[in-house]
Amino acid sequence: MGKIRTLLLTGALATAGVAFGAPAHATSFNGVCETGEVCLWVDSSFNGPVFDDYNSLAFYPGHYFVNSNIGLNDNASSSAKYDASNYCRMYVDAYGGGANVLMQKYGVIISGSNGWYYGTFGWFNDQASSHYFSAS
Ligand SMILES: [Ca+2]
Ligand SMILES: [Ca+2]
Repeated sequence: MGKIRTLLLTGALATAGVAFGAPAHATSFNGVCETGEVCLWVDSSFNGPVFDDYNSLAFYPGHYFVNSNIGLNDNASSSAKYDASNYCRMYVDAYGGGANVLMQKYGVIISGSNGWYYGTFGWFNDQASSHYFSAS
């Protein structure tokens, strides 16, 4: 029995080694909000289909909330950011144009209009058309 047990343990460690070799960052557009991503919901208070993106996105038209036929452009009503290393700025126009709002780094709450990293949009409701991550 001792021998078999040792072999099983070795196999388990080998499997774990493969797992650690997997990509470290999140998968965009899988409907799951993961570390490093920004998530947008079609409805307020994080309801309805979600759009999760690990990267910046300059042009929303042609993209859809995950598992839906609802276009991303001019439809997002709430968002949450799971990136503690970067800010994310969202714009009313594509390619970073027009008015914008700044999402703080994950976990940072500052009083004032730019003090959030998750929430329901106010004046920004149904207007977002691009977003960009930035370190500063
Ligand atoms: Ca994801
Ligand atoms: Ca909406």
